[in-house]
Amino acid sequence: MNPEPRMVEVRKNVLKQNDVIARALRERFRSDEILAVSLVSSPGSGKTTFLERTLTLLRPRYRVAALVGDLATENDAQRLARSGAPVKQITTGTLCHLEANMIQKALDGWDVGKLDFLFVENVGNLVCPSSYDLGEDLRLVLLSVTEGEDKPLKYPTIFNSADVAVVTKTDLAAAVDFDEQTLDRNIQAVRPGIQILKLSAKTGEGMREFLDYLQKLRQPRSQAASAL
Ligand SMILES: Nc1nc2c(ncn2[C@@H]2O[C@H](COP(=O)(O)OP(=O)(O)OP(=O)(O)O)[C@@H](O)[C@H]2O)c(=O)[nH]1
Ligand SMILES: [Mg+2]
Repeated sequence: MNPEPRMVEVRKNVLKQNDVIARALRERFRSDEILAVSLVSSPGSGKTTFLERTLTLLRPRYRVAALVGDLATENDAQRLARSGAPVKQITTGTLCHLEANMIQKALDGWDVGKLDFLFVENVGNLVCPSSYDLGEDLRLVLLSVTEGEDKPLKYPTIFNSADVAVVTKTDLAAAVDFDEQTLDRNIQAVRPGIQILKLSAKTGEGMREFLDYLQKLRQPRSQAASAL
């Protein structure tokens, strides 16, 4: 018997089961008026740095929390907790992505209904996370200026699964001869019409625009949030 079709079938079932849980999560977030935002990127693109700054800036006005996935270590959870927001680490062991059931389990015992924003940092990987819906409202794909302008063309699936592209570490652009127009063109080639934001979590450049964008997404759902 050829083992290939069976492997495909098993994967299909896993994805189907993931979709069922993701749908339930999405409904829960919607009824609780939570905006769930996930972050995907290659290792080291700046997800934790960007998220720590985002949590810190949002906290004075919004109820925020974060989940963070990694193969090993609690390092990122410790860094994010410096913002003062509640944070939980999900350690995936050998798995290169988060799955919806991990989010569901991590939220057990958390009073999620009281949140305005829930952020989920995925495992650093440009391939695996693209296949798994986590029930999020908004998926951000991060790409730092140091990674090369060709990455959207080489890893199109992750850009296709995202709602917004966030170009990080703009403070390093000159040092690596970053070609902004080429990157924009490559992102638009694989995901036409996607919004592209550019920022540096280190200097804070572009953070205001990102926070404005997030705030606008929440406004139609709740009038409780006022200007940042
Ligand atoms: N210059 C500069 N460095 C940054 C910026 N953001 C992050 N870094 C640095 O980039 C490195 C990786 O940042 P992380 O925030 O750990 O990246 P990550 O995507 O969370 O990494 P993984 O979780 O391992 O995938 C660290 O040395 C950060 O200090 C930035 O805006 N500018
Ligand atoms: Mg990280």
